[in-house]
Amino acid sequence: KRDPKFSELTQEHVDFFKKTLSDESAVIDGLSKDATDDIEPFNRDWMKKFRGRTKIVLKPKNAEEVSKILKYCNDNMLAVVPQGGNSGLVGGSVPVFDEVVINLTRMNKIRGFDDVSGILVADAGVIMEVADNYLKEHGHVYPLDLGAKGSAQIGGNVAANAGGLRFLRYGSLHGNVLGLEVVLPDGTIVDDLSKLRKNNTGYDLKQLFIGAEGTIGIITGVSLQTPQRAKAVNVAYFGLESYEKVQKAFKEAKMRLGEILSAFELMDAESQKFVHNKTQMKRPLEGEYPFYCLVETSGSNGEHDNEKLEAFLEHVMGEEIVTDGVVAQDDTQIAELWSWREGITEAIGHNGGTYKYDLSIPIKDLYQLVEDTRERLNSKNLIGDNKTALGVVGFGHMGDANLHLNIPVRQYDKEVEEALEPWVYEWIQKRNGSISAEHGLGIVKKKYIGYSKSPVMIELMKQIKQLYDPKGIMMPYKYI
Ligand code: FAD
Ligand code: 2HG
Ligand code: ZN
Repeated sequence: KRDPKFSELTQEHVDFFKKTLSDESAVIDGLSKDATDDIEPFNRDWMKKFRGRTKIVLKPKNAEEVSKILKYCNDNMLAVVPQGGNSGLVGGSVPVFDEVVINLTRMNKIRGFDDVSGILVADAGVIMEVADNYLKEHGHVYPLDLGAKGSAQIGGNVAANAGGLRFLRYGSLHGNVLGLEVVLPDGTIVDDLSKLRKNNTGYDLKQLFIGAEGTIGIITGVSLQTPQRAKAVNVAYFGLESYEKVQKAFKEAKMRLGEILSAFELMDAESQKFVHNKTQMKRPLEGEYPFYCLVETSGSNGEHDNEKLEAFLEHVMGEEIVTDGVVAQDDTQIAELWSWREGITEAIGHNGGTYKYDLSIPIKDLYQLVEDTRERLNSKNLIGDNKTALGVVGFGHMGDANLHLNIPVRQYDKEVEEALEPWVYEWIQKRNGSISAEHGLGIVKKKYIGYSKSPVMIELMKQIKQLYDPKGIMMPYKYI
């Protein structure tokens, strides 16, 4: 239910925003004219699962404008949703009711780059791919990669603490973000755009905003440590007969590829079937296997890397850990092989709906959940031809013990949902896993946080929220 403590948007509010923001196009105004079509993309999430009904979208140009907007919203009890590229997968980036959308798209400037330290400072609205192309020219690489890189923004990455495909190599944004510029709900601008690798001068407050999903402030600038871009990249795609063998291959990859290993991704047969059906691409391998892995190496010396890769391949094929495999010969083939992994979300996303679970699980049990889920839906007669569920798909960031369990359905359905929830979360709790490895809580996971966090921790989180956002205007109805 909409919380009546929040004001409804009036013409007076709209006039204030128009006066405050630098130009006309910075306000999409659905109050004084019919702007339904213009506003629709900002009300709808990527999965087309959630739809808000905001009457206004604001696109500030700088931190000062964000500050004026937030102060006004706070003073006037207008609820707010910060929005980046709107590619989030937990319904966080769109309003639930009529919250004001503050979209960061126009904050899209690179503020500076130091090619000795590799530190990038940029507006929060810079798109990941734009940042990566910029860094490429300077011999560096954006430390994060994910399927939505063409729309997701740096600020959205930080707010969601996104993980992605390079996490195994370059680690978490909790380590790579060196500083943030943030606007608090009352309009205070916190300038903590530090460019220091080391800085032990009290509480590291910026960490609170990394993964806060816009609940305690709006990130307007980011200072980020970026690694040197690898000169040599190799990608191999394998077929394997069992999950036991996948684990062995991962161990061997760490041992034999060591510091050049940059991704180890898992795809099951079902996931590759969906990609194949959607794209009709020729499969990379002749036969079909229950499991596939994508292994990427990135290093500074092609010859050394090839030697290591060859030795690794020889070993895993010789020991029959891997049954068949292919190594990309050029950049086009690298992109093709990656598309069998990166294209899964898109390929399964358009059948009506998908129940998505983004889970951290001790690695030995990781695939058991997919099998248990299949068995459960089968026993309830909910899966198969003419049934609601079209399959149970398992894939993910094997190197980080992060499984993506997806159940594509013809339409969202109470019976399927009740078979899955809270059963999946109970399964995870029993193994001390996490119900959200990288996508966050948003609206989807809000009521399940107790499966991964203790009552004491939830209480501490509520205290932080109360301290930073005492009026509760940021992201009501979500997170905690
Ligand atoms: P949005 O979706 O716009 O927002 C995400 C959350 O952050 C919302 O709660 C929003 O309110 C808040 N927010 C956005 N910008 C700001 C800001 N400047 N200040 C404060 N709060 C803000 N995620 C992964 O972790 N790993 C993956 O591998 C991955 N792959 C994906 C693949 C596909 C095809 C898709 C569609 C999504 C994928 N995602 C993945 C999820 C998503 O892309 C990431 O979470 C991304 O970081 C979101 O960025 P965004 O700019 O789109 O943010
Ligand atoms: C990925 O790793 C993303 O491809 C999306 O995190 C996962 O669709 C999903 O569940
Ligand atoms: Zn992922």
